[in-house]
Amino acid sequence: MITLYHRPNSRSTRFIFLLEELEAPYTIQIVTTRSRDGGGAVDPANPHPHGKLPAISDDGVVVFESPAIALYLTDRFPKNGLGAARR
Ligand SMILES: N[C@@H](CCC(=O)N[C@@H](CS)C(=O)NCC(=O)O)C(=O)O
Repeated sequence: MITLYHRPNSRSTRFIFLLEELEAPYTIQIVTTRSRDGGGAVDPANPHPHGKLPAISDDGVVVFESPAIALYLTDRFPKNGLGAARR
């Protein structure tokens, strides 16, 4: 099961769209991050090594950085053909 670590109005929102398009089973865990105004805080529940978003975990495998997450998910859930074309 995929867990998407998420904060509304952040880059993690893009992966709600992708997970839905892939018809992947997932849960969302809301976490906090630092904010530009100096507020907020890194959430110990967030597995991202820099406390940022997005991040996902998949049965203990943690993936972070948006392009890496996109490639991981489209490889993991190939059914709808959204990944890179294979030769
Ligand atoms: N290149 C990264 C950017 C990550 C990033 O800067 N995320 C913001 C949220 S949109 C964040 O976590 N900010 C909190 C912080 O910098 O501590 C990605 O797309 O995965």
